[in-house]
Amino acid sequence: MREGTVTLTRREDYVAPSHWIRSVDLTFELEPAKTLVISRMQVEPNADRPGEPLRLDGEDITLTRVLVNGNSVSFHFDAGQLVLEKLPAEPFALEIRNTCAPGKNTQLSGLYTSGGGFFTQCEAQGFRRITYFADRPDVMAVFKVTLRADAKLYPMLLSNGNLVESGELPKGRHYAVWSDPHPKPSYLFALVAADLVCREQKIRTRSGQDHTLQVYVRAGDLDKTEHAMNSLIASIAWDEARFGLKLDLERFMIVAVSDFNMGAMENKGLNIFNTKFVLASPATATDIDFGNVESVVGHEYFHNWTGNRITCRDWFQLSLKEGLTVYRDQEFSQDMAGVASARAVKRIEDVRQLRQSQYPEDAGPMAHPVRPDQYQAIDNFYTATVYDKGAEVVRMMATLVGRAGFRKGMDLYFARHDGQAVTCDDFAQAIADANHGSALAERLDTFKHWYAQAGTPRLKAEGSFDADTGRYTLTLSQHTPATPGQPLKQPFVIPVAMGLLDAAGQPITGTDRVLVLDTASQSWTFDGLTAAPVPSLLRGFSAPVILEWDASEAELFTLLGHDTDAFNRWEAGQRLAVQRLLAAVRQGGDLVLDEAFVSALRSVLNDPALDAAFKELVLTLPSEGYLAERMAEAGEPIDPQKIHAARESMRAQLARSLHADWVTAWEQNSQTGGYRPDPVSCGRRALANLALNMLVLDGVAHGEPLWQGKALQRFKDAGNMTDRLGALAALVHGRSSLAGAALERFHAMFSGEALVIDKWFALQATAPEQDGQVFAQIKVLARHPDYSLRNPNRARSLLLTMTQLNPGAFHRADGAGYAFWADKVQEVDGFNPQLASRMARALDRWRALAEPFRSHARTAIERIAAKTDLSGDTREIVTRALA
Ligand code: 0A1
Ligand code: ZN
Repeated sequence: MREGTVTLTRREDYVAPSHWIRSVDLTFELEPAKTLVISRMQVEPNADRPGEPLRLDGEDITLTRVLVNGNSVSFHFDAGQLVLEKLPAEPFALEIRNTCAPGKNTQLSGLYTSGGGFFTQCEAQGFRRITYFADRPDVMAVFKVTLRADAKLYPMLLSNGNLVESGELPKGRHYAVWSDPHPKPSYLFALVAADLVCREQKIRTRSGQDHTLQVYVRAGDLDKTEHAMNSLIASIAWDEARFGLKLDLERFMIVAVSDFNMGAMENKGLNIFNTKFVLASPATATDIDFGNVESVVGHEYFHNWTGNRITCRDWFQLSLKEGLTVYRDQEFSQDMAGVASARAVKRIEDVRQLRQSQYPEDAGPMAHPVRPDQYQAIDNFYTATVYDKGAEVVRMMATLVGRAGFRKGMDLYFARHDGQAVTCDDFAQAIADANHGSALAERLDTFKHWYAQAGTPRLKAEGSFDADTGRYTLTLSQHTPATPGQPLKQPFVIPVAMGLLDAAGQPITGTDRVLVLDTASQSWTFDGLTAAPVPSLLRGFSAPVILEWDASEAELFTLLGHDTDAFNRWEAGQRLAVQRLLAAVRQGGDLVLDEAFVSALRSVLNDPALDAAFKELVLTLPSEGYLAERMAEAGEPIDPQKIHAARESMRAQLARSLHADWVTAWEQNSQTGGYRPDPVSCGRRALANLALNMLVLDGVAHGEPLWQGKALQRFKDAGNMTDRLGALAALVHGRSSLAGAALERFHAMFSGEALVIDKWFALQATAPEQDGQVFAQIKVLARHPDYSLRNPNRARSLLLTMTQLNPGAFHRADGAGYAFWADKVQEVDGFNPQLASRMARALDRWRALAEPFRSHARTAIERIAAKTDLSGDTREIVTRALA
């Protein structure tokens, strides 16, 4: 809603609804310009709140009629709500008629049109943009839905649940009636009316139930739905096997839509997906896309239990469903990856993502607890904190109670709360109650600080070895910096998985354990050692903290070379790189790589026992964004250009000094045969692409055409998108003179494939900046006929890609990157506030920047804030940034 005044919603103000809506019968007369909605509800006064008026939410819709038990009643509007007073004390029938204008709905929230069809998005508060309703998750109703529309334009009419009736109507129209037996909150309602085709599969589950699975897409896209269908089938089998959770519907549908603000939506029985997370064919999608489709299909499916069967009492509890469901999708993807080394790769990727997006959030003006205390626009709280840190909180619980204990906890959670709208406290209580005497149950109250306190804890580790007694003492202490509104923090419960290695890198038997720090500081001792050990701490990233450990170079080399924990091997390599990069940034001057580091990386690259996927992770330098955060943590102003220069210099030196090793890596991994997105082949393609990237970079730097030519050939001959895009990226990112023609050819090859054209924009937006050329090109691309801010994927492909992934291009000493960004945020805010407010977060960390970046950033944010008709969504972001 476009409003001048901002209202704050507080968690502590929660009150149960005055009325329950037990059932709703909706009829839609679908027309883009004006859709008529008739809603017939069975309403029951809440006995705990007798005599209260009924307040129904509504936004951008036109009311035409209100009837209570068939009679017209008086009503008024208050703060956007429809208020009905003097209602019967007994259950009553309420009928509401209203209209809305889906064709004009550019916000993509509520009922909107996309590509000539009708689609809905109701989470969090989109249902009120369809009809007047108690649009809050604790009001759960049984829905029956009748859709009426033109039969030619909209041959498919879908809604939640089961199809009970369909048929023809006069004037070329037709209708369908859907009924969903499961009571649900309004945010899980969905309808689709469009010209779509469907891939269908019947399955019989382990428990012998029959189901029909369907994936609906536009006619040309059917050949890209096999992977989504397979992922859905795998998700169903996994949830049944791992958690005993069965599909509770006869029919489960996935619909792809190209205009969508987020990734996908778990509407009961009718998931609606951004095409980006459904469509995948080897020719058009990369390995990363295949992995994303699997995890998002899993995520939405897993919501059927964690989110839909048990939902949130209020939106402050969002992490109840999101943190838990992200944890579940991460586990699913790990289980699908199979072997331990592939699981570790997935874990590293997840942690990298957490530290790239959630850590900065937790250190900036938008810092909020996993269970926030207040919000202005709930859409702004679909954050990395609620999702990814929330998943880490669930993961820590699982660590503290063990795998079997966690399953028992989940069982108890469903036994207690199936069919209810509950809180994060209810979840934690169930896990603890099922595990009496566990490390979690013993300190549940302290553990729950993870829900209440924002900020990333610093975990300091100090070890000392007493040669006389053979005793090693490890002292762990914690401290969490202040965040907005939370100056002082209580200690967290921090599970620290660890083990000790000897100086040769061999594990010392009997030292693997999970330490649980739950006070400011605590020490643990290890006896019977003959020499100072090398500690491997926070294995598998057992807690979302910043480990402050003054490791010696020798210790890090030992861990990188030998640790049994793949995560910590990778982490040691990253630390070695960070130390060198930040030293170069601090000293100015050139970065000169030492042989010890280069040869450690060479050993990893050439180690026949290691997976290609793991090698690729180790050999990929920490991102510029990650390096910036490390500087901010140390209290140093961030200079994005110096960071960019240092990182580029290190890349160039690794390209040169490992040249022969990159050639070997390329030769060993560049032929993966027929396309299969399994972890081994994906890892080999990833490493081959990194090698090619380095070889082209080095070739361009030294005027040698060989690898540029090979990359061009690869680009032309590639049998799949991963190889093709990898080769193109090597040329573009390496600034090869062959890049321009290759880009043109790629564009021509895929002109009809929207998701591939998004890649074409994104690839150019991620090119390493040099002398402002990349930024200049981004501005040119913003005027390309294929570019549009109206389609969220396309808008993001250039803008969010630049602001999130290309600091070197965005953060310019002349402030032009920020000014460009501010213009686009303002423009997008005029028609899609959700998208605009996401974009607006690009400069959250402006206060941590060095001058002149900082001043330019402030000016740009102030310019956005000065727009008088700014949406509430974007207003919340810029207000907090400037506070
Ligand atoms: N619940 C979805 C995320 C989602 C949230 C809001 C949306 O509105 C535009 C859309 C999707 C999930 O976690 O997948
Ligand atoms: Zn979710």
